Amino acid sequence: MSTAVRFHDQHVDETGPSFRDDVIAGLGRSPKALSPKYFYDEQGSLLFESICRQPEYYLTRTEEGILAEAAEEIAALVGPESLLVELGSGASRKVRLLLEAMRPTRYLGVDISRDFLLQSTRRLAADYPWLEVHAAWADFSERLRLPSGVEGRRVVAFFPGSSIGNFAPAEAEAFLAGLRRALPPGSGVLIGVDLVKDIDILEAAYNDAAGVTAAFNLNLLERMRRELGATVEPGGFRHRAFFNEAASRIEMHLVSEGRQTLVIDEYRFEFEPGETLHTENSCKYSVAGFQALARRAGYCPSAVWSDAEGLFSVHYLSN
Ligand code: AVI
Repeated sequence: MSTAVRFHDQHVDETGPSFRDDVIAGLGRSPKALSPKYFYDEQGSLLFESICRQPEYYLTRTEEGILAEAAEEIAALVGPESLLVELGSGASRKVRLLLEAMRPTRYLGVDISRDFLLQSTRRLAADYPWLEVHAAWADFSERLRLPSGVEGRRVVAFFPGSSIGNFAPAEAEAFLAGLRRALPPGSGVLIGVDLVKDIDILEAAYNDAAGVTAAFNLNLLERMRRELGATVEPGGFRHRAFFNEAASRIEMHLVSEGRQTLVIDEYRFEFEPGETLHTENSCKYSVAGFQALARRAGYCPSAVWSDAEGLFSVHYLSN
């Protein structure tokens, strides 16, 4: 088997809204809001990797512990000769915990950050020479398409990291239902879901002492400067993250320190002091609450694993 990565460029939907279109629409709305998918330019992807190493961000290490412990059980559920599709593959680190036990025939990493995707899938191909590695540069939040010729007896979509939490519950349900339709019958979804817990633990995870999450949030403004030539007052915004109990979600915002105007070409966006740009929701579920959502999306929740402290869950949803 060659260690080359087969690359599928699916990032060609020029009819869809661009970063510029979405920024202009999002800043023009009240309250101002932007999709969290725009965090992940190259700098943002690196900052996210660093968030995952922060002591307060329990999600990554807890999920990795669960996966390492459950790998054999997961492999037994999935069976051999599978195609493992990782959605938002990022650094493709967590999948390494499954590969030896699962021994899939093919791996397909799907990510919105092209260079990051290429680097990490190349490393994966070099480290697992027996595995056929594919990379699809795509925005899977819009629609997942399996590249032609990339098949397996069984398809398992791996969606780790509680990225599902970045959708509102109704969107998460629609996304999972769409994913079910995109995958052949008999497929499954292995998905990491963060759990509701003590508010102090939740809020600390999104306000790490080293300020990495703050830098990740503020990088959105840097990205607007870099890519759109936006004029933003240096130090004009600060990071804010808090748990909204009624909605069971962490909200991240960029808070305007004073009255200011953010300018992109002919567009001028006025901010009042304390006004925010809402940049992310990260929904937290109970195990039963997430299983109910999965059922509404048409799945059968057939297995769930958690850690001893009940911080995080990994679900296997059969199609
Ligand atoms: C990718 N996603 C699941 C992360 C989360 O926890 O919602 C993104 C993140 N935002 C701030 N810290 C991490």
